[in-house]
Amino acid sequence: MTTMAPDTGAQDTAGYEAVFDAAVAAEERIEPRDWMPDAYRATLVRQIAQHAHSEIIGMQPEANWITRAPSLRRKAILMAKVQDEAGHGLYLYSAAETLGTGRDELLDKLHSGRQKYSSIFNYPTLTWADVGAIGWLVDGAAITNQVPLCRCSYGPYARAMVRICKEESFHQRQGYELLLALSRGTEAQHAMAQDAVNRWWWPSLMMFGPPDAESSHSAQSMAWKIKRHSNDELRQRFVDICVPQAASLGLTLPDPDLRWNEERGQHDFGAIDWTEFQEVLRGNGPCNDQRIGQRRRAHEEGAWVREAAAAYAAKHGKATA
Ligand code: BYC
Repeated sequence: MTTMAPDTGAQDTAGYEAVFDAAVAAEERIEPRDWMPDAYRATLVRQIAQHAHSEIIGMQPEANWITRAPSLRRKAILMAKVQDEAGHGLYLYSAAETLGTGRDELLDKLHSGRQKYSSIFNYPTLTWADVGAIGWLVDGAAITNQVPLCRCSYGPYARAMVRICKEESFHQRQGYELLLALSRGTEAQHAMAQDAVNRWWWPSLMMFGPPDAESSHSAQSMAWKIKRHSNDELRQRFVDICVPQAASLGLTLPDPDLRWNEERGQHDFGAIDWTEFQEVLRGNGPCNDQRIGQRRRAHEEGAWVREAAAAYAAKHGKATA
């Protein structure tokens, strides 16, 4: 979209709004210096921040297994994956910065519980198979949700998502491959893989957010072309993708109501426990305290790195000047 003059006052916004609406309707990208409604900016900051926080908190459950990976190869892959998640966090915090919101402010809101991160990361990683289940299901759900975000109306977020989705795709495959190795292994390994899938399946379905009827932001976000599909549409797509993959893995999805519906051309699936989802969001999931406690500690322990980087930048800046 062509850059417009900054907002100069309430009396002028109708004209700007018409240009903004036309740009969104024409599938043009909104860029940082374009005029945008305050609510559009706030919605983007909320979603991008929640997404960025999810990426960095999401490093914890898997990092838990780096020291116990069963081989050098598995360890190297897992370390690369966890580092990728940190990188995703950085792209996303940078995207939020283009909306005028600093990283410090967002991290402060995360640490004080004023901003959310994905419910999925409040579950524990009990066995090595959980690393596979996270890759296959959690990264799989993330891709299903995030590929449409590559067409998000806000340019910096959409562009960040392109690279993130490529990396998530590698993550999903490594998880699938890990689970396949376990599933084809000994009886105990197969049982471990099945147990992990049993525990991660329902929380993965919750990642897509509340049902459409209870999704407070979906209608407006879809009108602004931030979201391209509803929560339920994406959840359904994910279920339909996973069913044949589970069969190839030789694993069962823990849902007795899961069956193909010829008429709909989609799978029917059982009821999701939305009470559990709400409890996790309220901070009462199995690992909420552990995750946020660890995040705050990491931030405090990293203070010297931020100070050193700032001192270096100041010195370097002076030298250049
Ligand atoms: N967990 O109106 P709704 C990853 C909140 S990271 C917690 O439908 P919206 C990965 C929602 O924020 C995966 N909260 O909202 C990393 C809202 O509350 P507020 C993260 C949730 O925004 C490491 C309220 O419920 N991906 O892939 O239209 C390793 C009402 O919901 C959740 C993203 O963040 C939840 N699951 O739609 C491996 C993708 N769901 O803000 C993998 C980008 C909903 O009013 N985000 N809420 O207090 C999105 O696409 C959307 O924000 C959502 C929710 C679909 C998640």
